Amino acid sequence: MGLLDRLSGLLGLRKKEVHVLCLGLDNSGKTTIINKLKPSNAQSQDIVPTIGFSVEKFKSSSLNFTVFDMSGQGRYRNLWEHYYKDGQAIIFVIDSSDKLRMVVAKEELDTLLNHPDIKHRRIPILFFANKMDLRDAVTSVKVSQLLCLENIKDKPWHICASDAIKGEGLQEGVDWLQEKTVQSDPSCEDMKR
Ligand SMILES: Nc1nc2c(ncn2[C@@H]2O[C@H](COP(=O)(O)OP(=O)(O)OP(=O)(O)O)[C@@H](O)[C@H]2O)c(=O)[nH]1
Ligand SMILES: [Mg+2]
Repeated sequence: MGLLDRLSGLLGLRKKEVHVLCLGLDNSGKTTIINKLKPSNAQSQDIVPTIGFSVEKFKSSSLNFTVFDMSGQGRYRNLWEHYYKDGQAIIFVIDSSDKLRMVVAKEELDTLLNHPDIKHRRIPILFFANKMDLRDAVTSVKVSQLLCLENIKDKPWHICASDAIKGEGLQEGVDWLQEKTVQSDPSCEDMKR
């Protein structure tokens, strides 16, 4: 660790670390979104389906996010729950053009919301209604209705329409996530003042 890092740590200037889980069905665009949130010189040009999960990092103005980018493939979805305890926020990505699998996305969301490590926590959930550029995409309002998001009463949540290829809608989501994570995390107490 460099001298500047040590000094900023001692002075309390270092950004808070936040653990985020990125969930959603395979092919919804999770890795593409996380990749786009990294600085341009750290972005990968070639996105491939995630095997298991990968750990990625990006920053907002006041937080350092460590993201567990989980594979959405059926055979890996049982891995998700092992990371719930450590997650301080969730990004849930939906392919807005995949109407056939919207019901599967809802089932996975319901399973997540009813999990003992999530159920009683006010963990913020950011939804990306992704792939808005596709002709078949339904609106974020429709996605919200299909997933019955209005039934989530005990957690802060927000839905953003996004096009991860162009990066549209992502910053709005991260700004919301930053605000809510600071509000709901006791370890960020000093940042609320
Ligand atoms: N048109 C369009 N394509 C997208 C968008 N976001 C992602 N994609 C494409 O969707 C495909 C899947 O993207 P990934 O980011 O690998 O999806 P994932 O959710 O990480 O998938 P898994 O790792 O298998 O769970 C890729 O071909 C992306 O280029 C988008 O907003 N619009
Ligand atoms: Mg992926």
